[in-house]
Amino acid sequence: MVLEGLGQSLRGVLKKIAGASHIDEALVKEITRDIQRALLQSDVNVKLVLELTKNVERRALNEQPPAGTSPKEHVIRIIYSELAGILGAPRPLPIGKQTIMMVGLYGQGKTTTTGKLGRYFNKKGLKVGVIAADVYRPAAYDQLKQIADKVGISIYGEPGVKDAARIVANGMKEFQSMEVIIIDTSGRHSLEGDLIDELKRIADVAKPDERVLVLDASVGQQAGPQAKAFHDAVGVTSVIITKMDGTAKGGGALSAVAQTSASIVFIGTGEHLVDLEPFDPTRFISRLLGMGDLQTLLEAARDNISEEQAEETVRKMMSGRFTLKEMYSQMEMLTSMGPLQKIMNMLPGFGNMQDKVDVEASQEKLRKFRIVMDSMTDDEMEDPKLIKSSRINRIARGAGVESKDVRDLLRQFNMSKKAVKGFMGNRKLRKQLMKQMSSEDMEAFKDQVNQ
Ligand SMILES: Nc1nc2c(ncn2[C@@H]2O[C@H](COP(=O)(O)OP(=O)(O)O)[C@@H](O)[C@H]2O)c(=O)[nH]1
Ligand SMILES: [Mg+2]
Repeated sequence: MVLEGLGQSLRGVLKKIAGASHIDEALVKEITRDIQRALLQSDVNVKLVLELTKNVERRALNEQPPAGTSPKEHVIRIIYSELAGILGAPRPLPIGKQTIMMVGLYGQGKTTTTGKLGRYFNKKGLKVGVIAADVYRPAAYDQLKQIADKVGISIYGEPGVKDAARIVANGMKEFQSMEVIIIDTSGRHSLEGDLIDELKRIADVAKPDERVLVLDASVGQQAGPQAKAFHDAVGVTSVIITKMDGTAKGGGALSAVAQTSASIVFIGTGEHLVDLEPFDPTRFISRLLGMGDLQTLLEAARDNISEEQAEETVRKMMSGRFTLKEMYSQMEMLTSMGPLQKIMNMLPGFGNMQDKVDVEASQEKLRKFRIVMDSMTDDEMEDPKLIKSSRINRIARGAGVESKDVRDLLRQFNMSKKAVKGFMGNRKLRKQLMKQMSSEDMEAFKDQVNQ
């Protein structure tokens, strides 16, 4: 799995959003910190992380969700789009005549990727020639020759010759009839002046349409400066990240992309020549977040009442605790259309809705209650008895509703509370629910209810 660790942490963040009763400043701050930690642990550049999380925080706190979008969905969309934003817009390499020059440090995967790209264009029906311009590493020509033969594409090289620019000039002449020419170049263990000069001379001779920076996903924090140096030297137009099949953190490579104006065009996902995938930022982020696509993600947010949350609420009620917070959770569960609705119909406090839950009306009610509760202090949420008429007016003003709406909420609360009390006093009912809840497996519980 691609960038497993980062994906897991980010999925944790989304789960937290989905499981929260509502979006408020404290939650936004908390998830911003979580995202920060996740990205930093994955070696994403600090400056980039701060910028991204600042954007997430600002947008989550200030932007109004578009009509039809819940606040949770909206925040998830923001996180998603900001993450995709670092990766740039998708820009696939054109299928057509072009010269491509590969650059990158030693061992990043230039030669392998040269073969993979050759195979890719060859399969698209284009005539491909590769030029072996790595004059630094002994046996570089043999390595590329072996790959080219396997793929069935032409190769030009002058083993033993040390002038890379001259080899490229000759190769370009030789390959005039080719549609795609790919130039494999030397790497070094670190970026040195002579490598930069050599690359500049090759670029002068070949005038490549694409200057592809090849980066190993495990490259870490030094990826940014590296990318910048290559970019300054030859003007990187695109990036290929290799070894995405490994356990690499990958964040360094992602940061490197942000250092150039280039976008990732492919990712390498294995040692074999077929292991090359066109890069699509949206799909990449979806995969990172462990969701098939954005739609699934948003549906997950809509079905957002987690089973843990349901259990938690019921548990709190069992312990005799019932505040506005619990009521809010209850209502939220009730209005989410999932299979939990049936379970919730069994819960006290909704006796008047026992037979048929009017989901739309409760959603509207919930929306209003949410606004009202957002204007309450924590103390008031915990102990609604505190809310006397002066407080009612203050809350109504803060929420931009009428005091009648606040009273409605309090009335609903008192009704629910009474019902919960009655329920708790009913030993038989309570025992039954206890038995059901004691099974850790909510699935079993659901099945029982459904029968
Ligand atoms: N697992 C994996 N290994 C790769 C990938 N790309 C390249 N390699 C391996 O990385 C090593 C260095 O690759 P090479 O193409 O010689 O790097 P170069 O020095 O930049 O030309 C080789 O052992 C390759 O098989 C990839 O996407 N996944
Ligand atoms: Mg090589």
